[in-house]
Amino acid sequence: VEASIPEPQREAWKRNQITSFTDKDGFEKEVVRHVETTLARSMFNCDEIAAYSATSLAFRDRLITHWNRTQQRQTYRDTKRVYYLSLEFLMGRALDNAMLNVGLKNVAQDGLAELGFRIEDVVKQEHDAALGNGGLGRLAACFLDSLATLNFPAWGYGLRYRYGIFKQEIIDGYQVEVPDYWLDFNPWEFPRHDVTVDIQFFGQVNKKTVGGKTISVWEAGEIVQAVAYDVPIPGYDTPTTNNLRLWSSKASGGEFDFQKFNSGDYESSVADQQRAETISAVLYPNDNLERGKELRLKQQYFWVAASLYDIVRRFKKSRRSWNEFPDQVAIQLNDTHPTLAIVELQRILVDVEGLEWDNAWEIVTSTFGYTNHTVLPEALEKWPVGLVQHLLPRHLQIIYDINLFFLQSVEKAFPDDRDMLRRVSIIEESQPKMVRMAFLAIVGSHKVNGVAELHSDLIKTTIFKDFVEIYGPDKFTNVTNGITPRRWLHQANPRLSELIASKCGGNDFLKDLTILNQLEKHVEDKQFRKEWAEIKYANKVRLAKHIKDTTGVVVNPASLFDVQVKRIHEYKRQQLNIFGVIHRYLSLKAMTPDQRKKQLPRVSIFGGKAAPGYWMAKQIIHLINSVGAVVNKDEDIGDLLKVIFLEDYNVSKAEMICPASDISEHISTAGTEASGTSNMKFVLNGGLIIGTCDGANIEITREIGESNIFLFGNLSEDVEDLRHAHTYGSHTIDSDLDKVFNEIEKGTFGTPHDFSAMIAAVRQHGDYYLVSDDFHSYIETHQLVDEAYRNQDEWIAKCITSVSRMGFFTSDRCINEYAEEIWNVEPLVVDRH
Ligand code: 7GP
Repeated sequence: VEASIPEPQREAWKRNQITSFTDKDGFEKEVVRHVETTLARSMFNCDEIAAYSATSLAFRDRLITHWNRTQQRQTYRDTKRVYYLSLEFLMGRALDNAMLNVGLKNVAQDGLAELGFRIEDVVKQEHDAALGNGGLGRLAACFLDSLATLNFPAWGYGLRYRYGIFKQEIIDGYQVEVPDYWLDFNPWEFPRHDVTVDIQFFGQVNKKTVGGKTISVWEAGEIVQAVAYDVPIPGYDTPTTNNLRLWSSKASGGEFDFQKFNSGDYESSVADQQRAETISAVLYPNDNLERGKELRLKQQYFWVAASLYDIVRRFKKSRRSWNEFPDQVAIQLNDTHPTLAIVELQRILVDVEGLEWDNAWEIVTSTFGYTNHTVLPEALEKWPVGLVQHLLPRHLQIIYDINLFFLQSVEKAFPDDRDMLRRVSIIEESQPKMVRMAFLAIVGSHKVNGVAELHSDLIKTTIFKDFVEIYGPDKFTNVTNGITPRRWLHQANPRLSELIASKCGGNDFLKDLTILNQLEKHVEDKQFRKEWAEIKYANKVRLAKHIKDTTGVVVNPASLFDVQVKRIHEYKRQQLNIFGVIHRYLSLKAMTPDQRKKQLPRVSIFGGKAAPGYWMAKQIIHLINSVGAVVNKDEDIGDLLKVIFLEDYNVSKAEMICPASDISEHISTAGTEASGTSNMKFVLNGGLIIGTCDGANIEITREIGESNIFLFGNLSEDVEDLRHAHTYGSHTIDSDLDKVFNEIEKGTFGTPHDFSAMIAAVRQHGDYYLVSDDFHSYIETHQLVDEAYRNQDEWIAKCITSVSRMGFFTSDRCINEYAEEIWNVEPLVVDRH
């Protein structure tokens, strides 16, 4: 490549190579330059937002230099790349992360101080990039951090939503959704107006004969343009800076159709433009739920087609034969949302590139891997055949052909099992017929994985059982989730990170989390325990201040902080938690003042968003707030119990909340939470957890030891029988829970009618989530928590021991497992300069 550029030119470029700042003075120069030129401001009107902007631009310039070199290196070495396709990337803030990963936060802190700013205040100016709902989206973000840190040549592909997840406001105890205007000023993205792809929708399929061969040609109905926006992803302590490419939609052929415009049809030309922009306008705010909206399918195809076009274009530059495609490209499907990529690649290979079907299909299946994130039936994607036919007529034909060949092979292997064909068909023969996306993803991939051991076992024995029969067990594997310790320890809890570093021989543990095990030999160290406890207390003081500022409620930081923050969902059982809180309140009320004096003060903290259309989840939020309104002003109770609902839970708030928790709740009905990842964040930050035997809680227990976790409740293998018994046997409700219900029905927490559906779900509608079955065990276990917390010395020892054993849960370990077992890719060795 270089040789094509004349020597003198090359010299001129090299002579003027950009050198990034490395010290305080260099940093300050960059900030001042950006304030005065890029932002057109000065010393006299540089507020914190301007300081944030200029600091970000200074770091962005630095990152982009590394980004360029990383891309050049990857192109030059031409080794296999990984493409992570996810409709969600829940990134949170970028500046703090960039400063820490680049290793220049101290420089920035000193520089900003000299210029008159506190770095904490500057960092807080940034709006979260909230392009995701919950666990699935945040996992994608942690994976990007690990891929870059481990020097894998990897790209993320997603959608550049104009509106991310809504902002939650609590008004009169109810959730109100407010749009998230996050793109007002975003220094972290680079528009690539030269990287565009025309994406086709609707139209029809025509057969044409070219050179004696009949091919299918998809004639467009409508064309929308995809424009690339690139977000640099810095690795920790490495020059590798990877790319997250997000696609934005706009009308093809520029702003609007000038032909229409000139012929006087102004309105319709603007309408076309708006319709095109609608595709990437908004993130669907559902977590673990699919609503089957046409626009969602349009989003999926738009994003998948643009990404594949890009991937294929890059592959073609190397002029290799198509059979080498899977040696150069690994594509991971983050759940079924990108499943159309399988169909699209088959279409490109057969219709556009002229490969034979079987040859193409071999390439396709060797390229893709599929990760499943849930067994909940309401979250499994299915699209009506008619809708797919209308929007993507050629793709539907290909899906039918894929299904035909698949079913033929199944019939051959299982000639006696006629029902098998009906069960595994990609097309569900319902009214209307549906395309089962998970089945298509399995058939089109070479590996399928779950996200924790229990979950990976469950998919093999329940929803994908037949496919294990068909393909054998080796196609199915497990990669237990993880989290990046850079954001979730180093960035979120700098003091704890520093204390750990002082006992683990420096910061290497951030790159090899198993080094945490060196902490264990210091568990008995009195001074160390004391410092540990002081840090936890300081983090609780900070959260208490936030609670005071946002809710007006004063909480005592010496209380036990009990936290449940995650999306609001019946399966995650925030209702169990709040019923437990009411039970505690009633017990306290029944005590004499003397008895009360002996009780341990507690703060129950909730946070999380409900999907706007999820009525029951919104009722749960309302009950939590209603209980808080009564308990928090009850003078008999005082500090003994406070109930807090934190508004607008998001990534940056999680960074403040996780370090401040004593005990956190991971209490899903056994078998429903695929993994959970906040459980890992809380333990890594020196908190203990109460949880069911579900998802990654089980592996956390294996790692940290049973005596360091509070497990309760029924096991997943008993859930089905219990549900059956509720429906067909006599269903009696736990007597303590019954008292809680009676109290709600008395009107103690406001209009009882508001909560009648929540109660009826347990009493009358079969208690699908086993709230009553687990209630007694839950209450008892909370008593054990209280007792354990009284012995602070032992409590701290448990926390330290747990942290020292959390090495397994780094997302670096996940990425290495994916790389070895699924992608077959290797990191690129980089020299540092
Ligand atoms: C979530 C799972 O609920 C959670 O248990 C897991 O930790 C996380 O994925 C990451 O694997 N699933 C979703 O967020 C989701 O919406 C349906 O799944 C597509």
